[in-house]
Amino acid sequence: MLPPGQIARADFPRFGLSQYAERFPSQLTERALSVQVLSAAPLVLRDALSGLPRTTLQADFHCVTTWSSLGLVWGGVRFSDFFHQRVAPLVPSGTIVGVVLRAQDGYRTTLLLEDLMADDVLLADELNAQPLCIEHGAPLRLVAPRHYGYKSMKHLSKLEFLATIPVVKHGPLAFLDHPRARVALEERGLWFPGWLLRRLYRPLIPSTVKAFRAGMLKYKQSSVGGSDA
Ligand SMILES: Nc1nc2c(c(=O)[nH]1)N[C@H]1C(S)=C(S)[C@@H](COP(=O)(O)O)O[C@H]1N2
Ligand SMILES: [Mo]
Repeated sequence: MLPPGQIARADFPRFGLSQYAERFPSQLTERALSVQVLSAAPLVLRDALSGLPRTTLQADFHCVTTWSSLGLVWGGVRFSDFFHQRVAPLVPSGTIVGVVLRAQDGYRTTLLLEDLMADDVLLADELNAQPLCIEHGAPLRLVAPRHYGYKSMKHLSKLEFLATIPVVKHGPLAFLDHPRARVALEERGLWFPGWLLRRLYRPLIPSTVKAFRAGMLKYKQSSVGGSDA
């Protein structure tokens, strides 16, 4: 059964806010993460998953614009394992409440630590038994299947752990980023009910898929440069 307002599609398109269609990560070879805990200097982990237990997760993916891709298989490390082993030792227990997630393409969002600690939240570097491709967030992405796709940060580059619930989107478009964005509760955005945002967002799917496909094609044509033609 699909969550309220979602429609399954057969493929898994590259997707996002249209201004990101032509933005790409600059670093693809290392699963590096910058980790900032409260006001301490950021710590750079060159291989953020190394030494942590690996797992796979089969999950459906729900974009806020109403499309869903079913049965994706992700590989990586549970966020909770990452937190317990790499972050918790640096801070008194119970201090961290919110997390800012930043990506190599400039995208950012937030999640509550409580939501990130769920069993099905992964730092993923594999999709369907293959290394994660650029389309879907190489070299490292977050996967949080119970939250709308806009929380599943691709090209993840930095995590900021805070004692407060952060807000990264201000002004008239702040409604786009709900602090939790839980799919089951249809928390598509702030201020407006889910059923209304459904109707506003759904017509944007075809042009967005097209723009992200065109952006990818352009990137591949410009970056291959004959290296493996
Ligand atoms: N860095 C980054 N992460 C992102 C986005 C983006 O544009 N840039 N788009 C978000 C949105 S709205 C969705 S639906 C999913 C899409 O993931 P996909 O491109 O792997 O399908 O990524 C999310 N994470
Ligand atoms: Mo989305």
